[in-house]
Amino acid sequence: MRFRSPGTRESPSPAVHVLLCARRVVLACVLLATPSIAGCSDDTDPTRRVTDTTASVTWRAEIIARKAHDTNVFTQGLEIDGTVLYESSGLYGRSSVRAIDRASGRVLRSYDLPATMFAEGLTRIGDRLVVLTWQERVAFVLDAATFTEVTRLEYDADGWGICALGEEIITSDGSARLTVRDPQTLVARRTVVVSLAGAAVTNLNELECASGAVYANVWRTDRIVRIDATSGQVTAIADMPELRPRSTTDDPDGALNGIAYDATNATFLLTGKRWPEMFEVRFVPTS
Ligand SMILES: [Ca+2]
Repeated sequence: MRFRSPGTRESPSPAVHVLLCARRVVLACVLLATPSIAGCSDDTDPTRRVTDTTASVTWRAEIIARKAHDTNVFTQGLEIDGTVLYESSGLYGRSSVRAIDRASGRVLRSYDLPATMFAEGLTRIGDRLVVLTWQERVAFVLDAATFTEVTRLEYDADGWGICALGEEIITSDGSARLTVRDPQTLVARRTVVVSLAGAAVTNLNELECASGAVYANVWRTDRIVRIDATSGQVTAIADMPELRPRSTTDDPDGALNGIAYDATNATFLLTGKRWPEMFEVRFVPTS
């Protein structure tokens, strides 16, 4: 599979075409709210919506620093652990996980998933990394220090994003639903539908748990939302089209995807699929 050169456009390979179509079907399902289509979620069912009572705030990204990012990486998960950055990269036949020294950008260790697996989000739980897969419904559990595979866990949905909130795991599946899971088994405990002004917020993708809230990239947009994981309410919105590099202008998959919280500096590290840069930012109100 070839990657696009900056500023050029090429037709996707058959595998990518199938992938794009599959994701477009998911998107169409949600947009059209057609429950009769197999595989569509019922997130648009009004009876499942949460009534918003708290107004959300609007943020902008104050850029603190810019750092290089590998344009070969189809970023699916991003998480900071002290001096180390964990990043997962998707696509069939190319999926991998890397540990990167944040100061030097050097890759400390990496793990390649089998060619039949499409890596998605990742998070650290204790001394282990849990890496989701898109439609394979199996998570790879790695020793964080060595990247030795410890085990694989099966779960019951598509895998998009994952983060650890307190003693529980939160996952997204591309719909408006977040699923709260057991951190050891990934067995689902409960779900919450994410909403803004009474409407479901679909396409929740990469996640980050920080300061008791869940932050989510909204797929194929320049938007990150902060979510109250108990009520599902969106409590803050950051739209950041200014971060998107021109090299991805014609790449529908080249959107913002990758959010990691730096607890030491109280900042966030943001990037996107095949982006040449990562941005260390602080979210500040627009007014
Ligand atoms: Ca993350």
